[in-house]
Amino acid sequence: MPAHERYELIYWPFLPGRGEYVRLLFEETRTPYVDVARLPESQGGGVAAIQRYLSGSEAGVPPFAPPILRVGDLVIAQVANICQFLARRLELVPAEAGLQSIANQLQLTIADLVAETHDTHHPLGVSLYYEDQQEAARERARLFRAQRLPKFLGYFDQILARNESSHHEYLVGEGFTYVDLSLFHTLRGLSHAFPNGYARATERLPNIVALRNRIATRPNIASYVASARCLPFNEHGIFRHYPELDHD
Ligand SMILES: N[C@@H](CCC(=O)N[C@@H](CS)C(=O)NCC(=O)O)C(=O)O
Repeated sequence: MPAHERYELIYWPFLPGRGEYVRLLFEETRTPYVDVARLPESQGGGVAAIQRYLSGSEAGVPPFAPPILRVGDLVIAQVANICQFLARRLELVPAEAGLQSIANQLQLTIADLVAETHDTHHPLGVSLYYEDQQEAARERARLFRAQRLPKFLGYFDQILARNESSHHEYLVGEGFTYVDLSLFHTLRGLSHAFPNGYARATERLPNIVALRNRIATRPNIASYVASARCLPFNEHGIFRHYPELDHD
């Protein structure tokens, strides 16, 4: 594939994190991509690759933070922005501008949920260790599980309940889109991080539970999740399982 058409994802090599939202679009459509930072440094990979973009020594407008997508000379960041760009090319969103805006609205709401999930283990400061903010994290996580998690998940369940055009199976329009993939990954992450909180919050939300199962059995997603390319959740990413944050 010529370099100007090659899709390059630049993201931290040791965690699924926000990079996973981008990977899922490639994996679902079996689109070849290079996960640049997972290559050895001798091949231009490693954390050094990320630093080159953040410091502005690569092409394009320097991004504030990864994930970063490069296609030829185009370099873009922000998950929702990258996913919208790719979904248009990979036919994972309807062509109609109105539906694309709805998809983006839902994707940005997922980004809000991801940020609040991150803040459960880092309520005081991104630059501090979890161990240095553990007490605040307990309180933040308690409120998240009691109030914000049910509110966000209830919202997405309602979106599915109202979407008669997809028979309540998909979030936007009549069929499957990238936003369904993103919600799937978020639900996986939340159930890993907060098994108790997630079980309680989804007890009466059949639509999102069904969506998660539906996406998990898509052949390309199922084989990706079972592969070595799919990094397991761990205590460096967004969706961290700290048992003390999942108990009242
Ligand atoms: N709103 C951005 C958030 C990006 C972000 O926070 N990236 C994390 C990794 S998941 C990071 O490396 N942040 C470094 C920083 O904020 O200094 C997005 O959705 O892409």
